[in-house]
Amino acid sequence: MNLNCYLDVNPEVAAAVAAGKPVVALESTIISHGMPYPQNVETALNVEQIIRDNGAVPATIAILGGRLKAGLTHDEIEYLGKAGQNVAKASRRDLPVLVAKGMDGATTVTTTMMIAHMAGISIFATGGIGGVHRGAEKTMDVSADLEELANTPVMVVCAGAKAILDLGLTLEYLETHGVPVIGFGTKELPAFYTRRSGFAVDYEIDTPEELAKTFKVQRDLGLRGGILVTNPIPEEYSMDHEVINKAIDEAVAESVRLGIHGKAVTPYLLAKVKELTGGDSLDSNIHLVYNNAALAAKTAAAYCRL
Ligand code: PSU
Ligand code: MN
Repeated sequence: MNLNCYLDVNPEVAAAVAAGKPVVALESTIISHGMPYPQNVETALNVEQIIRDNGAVPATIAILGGRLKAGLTHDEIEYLGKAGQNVAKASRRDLPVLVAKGMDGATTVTTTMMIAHMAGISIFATGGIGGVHRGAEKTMDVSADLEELANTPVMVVCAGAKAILDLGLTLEYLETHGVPVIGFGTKELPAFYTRRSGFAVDYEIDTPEELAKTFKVQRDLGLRGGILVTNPIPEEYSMDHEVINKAIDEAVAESVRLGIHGKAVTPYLLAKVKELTGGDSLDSNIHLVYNNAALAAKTAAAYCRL
């Protein structure tokens, strides 16, 4: 692959991929932009350990000094966590510029899928994906994450999407682009902080083995694109619907008032919701990521057995 001249695959990850052993990719926007320091670093390291405990090798993905990195050292994770918002949020359109300039970038779902695929990694765990924003009929604000799911063959395990988005339109977009949306143990799309959204998913699947088989069939049939697995937050960490929805409505209204646009929209809304709900939402966020990491590792292990 001629992309290899820009890509550094960590030796442990490269050995696992070459040997057909399970590997799980992880994104770095959640570290630099999604949580405050030092909880972000602590969470990122715990997530890697959970993946190991469930039989897979973790590969946290980022852009460092213009290099596409699949698999970071603990020092590199610490660096990204401390640097926080000073590291550019890197989506697809940022990638060539950051690499050419030798800069750092925190990878979103989009660029994590891209780099995972370049490194031969098929399964990726995160918190929430981007989607169609509320008011998109006027702003045309649709996350590049959806386009990436339509094109890149990586399974993304998430806790659904936050209601900062228009969840109904997000599902319509994924349907149009042929992306299977699976509820893990549920027929309803989870809404990140809560287990329910009121929107049905395409299919319920209840085991990692069946997730792995579905992904294998998608690959065997030569179908383009990925699969979105939505895994509800564990009951004990889920938030009160009213509390979270009130905070989200307020955050969305404030972003419209301030005229926030472009790549700043999602980070603005996430920070505002966090501010309005205090530490509760951070704790929920951390635990849903742990839950997704465990499911992704089990699914990666099952996929390797097929
Ligand atoms: N949604 C969340 N948490 C996140 C993100 C989205 O609940 O951390 C991040 C992810 O990295 C996602 C990106 O890929 O934001 C989407 O940004 P945008 O809407 O600008 O495409
Ligand atoms: Mn956007």
